[in-house]
Order: sequence, then structure tokens, then C-alpha cells
Amino acid sequence: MHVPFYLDEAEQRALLADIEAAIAAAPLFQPCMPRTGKPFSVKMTNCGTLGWVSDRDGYRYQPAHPETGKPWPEIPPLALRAWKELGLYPRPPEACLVNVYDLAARMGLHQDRDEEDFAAPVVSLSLGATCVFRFGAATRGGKTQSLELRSGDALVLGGPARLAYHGIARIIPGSSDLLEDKRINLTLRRVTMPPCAATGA
Ligand code: MD3
Ligand code: FE
Repeated sequence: MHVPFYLDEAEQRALLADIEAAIAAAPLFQPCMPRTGKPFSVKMTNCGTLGWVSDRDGYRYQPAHPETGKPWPEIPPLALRAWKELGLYPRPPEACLVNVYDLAARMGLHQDRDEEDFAAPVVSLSLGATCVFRFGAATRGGKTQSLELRSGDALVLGGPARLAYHGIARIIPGSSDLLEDKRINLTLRRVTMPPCAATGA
């Protein structure tokens, strides 16, 4: 589900200020590909109890920043509101990945499958420059659709869409008043499986 202009301009500015504070506490880092060590063009940080990282050892969620060793900052209130209003899932998000794109940054087609709980949706918020988002293929190499994501837009991926291939093809220069030639995406996720009421496991 695409929700254009979910955040109005004042809300976008308020969320941006919270993200800038989070980046000051948990500096952006440049992840790299497992094994090859090829650097990502996207810079990242996280908020929440668990943050997604990628380095030579692989992809994983961890409770602390890879460079400072400190716990991740709290998830901004407007991001929590989006999860409550749009995610419709009974448990709070554990991870809020912050992706920062400059004009040259891209994200290749991939699936999000480093989480245990695929029943939970993924909620994403975009700020700054417009991007061309590609999504929809159920298999690698399958057909995709393109959609422009603009500042303030929300995207909710639930059900079968949760495992669709998706990526960011390009960032459109001069497309935002909020951030000059930069795009920030927040991705809210559940990571761990809820405990089982029957067995306590
Ligand atoms: C579709 N981020 O961090 S957000 C990612 O704009 C990621 O930074 C992109 O893909 C970005 O993994 C896209 C929208 C999004 C997030 C999760 C999805 C789309 C998704 C999971 C399944 C299908
Ligand atoms: Fe993804």
C-alpha cells in the first residue's frame, strides 16, 4: 500500500530533525557486502532495540552501533505513529533502519529476509529527494513495476508483498525542498518471533 504525502511538510521537518539528532548520536556508517567487502552506495544507521548491519561477516540485526558500541537511539515519535496507524500489528517495531542516499546511490533488487517474523509488515517513510522505487517480482529476475516515492510518502508491505523483490533504481535531482539532492528512508520492522503462548518458547 502506497500512502502519498502521509506526512505533511511540518511533520516531515519534525521527523528530519529527530533523524538528524539520531545520526549525531549514532553516526552514519557505510555497510559492505558479505565476503567481497564491496561497499554499499547507501549510508546507514538505525534506531530501536535492534539495528540492521552488513559487513564481511554477513547481514544481521544487533543491539549496538558497530563503531561506537552504544545502543541505538530511540525510534522517532512520528515513525512510531506511522507503524501504529499503518502497520496494524499488535507489537511495536524493534528496528528502524535509516538509509541515506546521495544522487549516485542505488539499492539493487533484493528481498528483506533477515527477520524471523514475516507475518509482521514493513512500514517505510521517505524524506527528501524523490526516488524511482522498483518492486513486485516474486522471484529474482521476475517482472517489476516502478513507482516514484516522494518526501512524506509512506509504504506498507504486508502479506505476499512482504517477500517481494524491490530496490531503488535512482534518485531524482532537484526534486525536494526539504533536502537538497539527498533522500532519507526509514524502514520499520519486527525482527524477533513473538513468544509462543502455548509452549512458552
Ligand atoms: C518491499 N529500503 O532497507 S523502502 C531496505 O528506500 C530497503 O531505502 C528501500 O529496501 C529504501 O531493505 C526501500 C520500501 C520497502 C521496504 C521493505 C520492503 C519496500 C519493501 C520489503 C518488501 C517489499
Ligand atoms: Fe529492502
